[in-house]
Amino acid sequence: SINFSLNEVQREFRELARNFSREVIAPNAAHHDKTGEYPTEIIKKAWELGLVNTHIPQEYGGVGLGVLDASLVTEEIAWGCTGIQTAIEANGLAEAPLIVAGNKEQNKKYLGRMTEEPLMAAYCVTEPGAGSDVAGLSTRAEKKGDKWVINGQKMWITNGGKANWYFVLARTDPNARPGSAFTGFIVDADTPGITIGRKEINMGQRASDTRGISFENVVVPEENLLGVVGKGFKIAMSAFDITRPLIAAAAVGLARRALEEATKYSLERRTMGKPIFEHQSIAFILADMAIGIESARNTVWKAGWMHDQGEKNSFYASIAKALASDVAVNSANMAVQVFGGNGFNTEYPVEKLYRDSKIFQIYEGTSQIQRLIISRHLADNIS
Ligand code: CO8
Ligand code: FAD
Repeated sequence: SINFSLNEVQREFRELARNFSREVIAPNAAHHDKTGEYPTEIIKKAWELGLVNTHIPQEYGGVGLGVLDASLVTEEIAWGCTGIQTAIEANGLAEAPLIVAGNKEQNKKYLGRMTEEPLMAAYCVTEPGAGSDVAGLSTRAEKKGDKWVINGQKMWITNGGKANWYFVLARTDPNARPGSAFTGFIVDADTPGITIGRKEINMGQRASDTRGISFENVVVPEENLLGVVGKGFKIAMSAFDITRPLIAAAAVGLARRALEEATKYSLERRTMGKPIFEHQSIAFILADMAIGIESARNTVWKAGWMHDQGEKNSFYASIAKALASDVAVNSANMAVQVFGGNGFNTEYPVEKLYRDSKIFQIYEGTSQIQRLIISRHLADNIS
């Protein structure tokens, strides 16, 4: 049976996140955007309410939300500020490989820690020379005695300078095909040999902390190897099955904010003797935004629901991510248009939305990579 109504727990989490976003995140968003200051205090409060690390299973001290449940929270947090939401969600991304492949000891230690203190974590896959082409990454891990030694450079790592530990994907076999050449490791951030780069100054989502990180002879104990040797690429990809629907949920949250701001403004701003809302070309812009948001949210819920049912959802996760990113960018663009000159100015909220929106078409797999995944699926499933 198909059912779009939310259960009580889902409604409660959504309400909690919605109130927190309105009362705490939104009023402080412009400050963190202007200064680039990391939102430590806000994240701490969100953590206290159970709005961070939402998919850590209950056996490790978490709230154990499914992907669909978590998408409700993410949409609300993103409505307030996607820079802050990205900082929060990067924890979820770092934790996802452990949820997919971590053993009990690893999860107890590293996931458990996240539920005991408001710590951050980061997912280190991308490198200066390889982003879309994960199979092209060159960081390597070599076995020396009973330890692993990691050398290489990662780039664009969200929470890079704030993380307590990292998920790191490294090449362990120079010759094997991608599905067998890489291994995932959990690396404590204070391990000698790790150098954290400067905070990157990005177009948007400036509250978030993005950095390069270099690994020079970083020694990692065998017990921090995730899953089995050679299976890291698949673990890294499986993490996206959880997080791409959530990135898409965040894009929906941003688009919804753009629509709400634009609708409110259009009912107040008057030209040619009436509110601009009464010019049909403006009202139809708002209608198109609503069409995009409703459609994108449905794909988010479907991709999340499938994962929660234990079904492989990569195709739907990519559809949600690609659609919602485009909806976010278009909605923010149109909100600036509806605001006219005020839309271009930092005193109004929509120019930030426009700058913040662009990254959705780039991180967690660009819009081209989502289309690559979707189109490959079509070819593989021809009857
Ligand atoms: N699940 C399990 N296994 C998989 C999956 C999957 N979803 N996808 C692929 N595999 C397996 C394949 O079956 C294959 O196995 P085998 O070798 O045994 O046949 C193996 O992995 C290799 O797969 P492909 O042949 O498809 O590999 P390709 O090199 O052709 O390309 C992609 C794969 C799809 C292009 C891949 O490289 C990709 O997804 N690229 C995009 C990278 C990306 O998304 N990076 C994001 C980095 S993180 C980030 O941006 C964080 C942003 C902000 C964080 C905060 C908010 C959350
Ligand atoms: P490239 O791969 O060089 O792509 C350049 C262009 O070519 C893009 O338009 C792309 O779509 C296109 N392209 C590439 N290959 C193909 C193809 N086969 N077919 C068609 N088009 C193609 N990474 C992490 O590991 N962890 C993080 O926490 C993280 N956070 C990030 C935060 C920010 C703010 C940013 C900017 C990036 C972050 N990333 C992170 C990295 C991000 O995932 C990559 O930037 C992204 O995957 C694209 O890789 P790239 O920058 O190397 O671009």
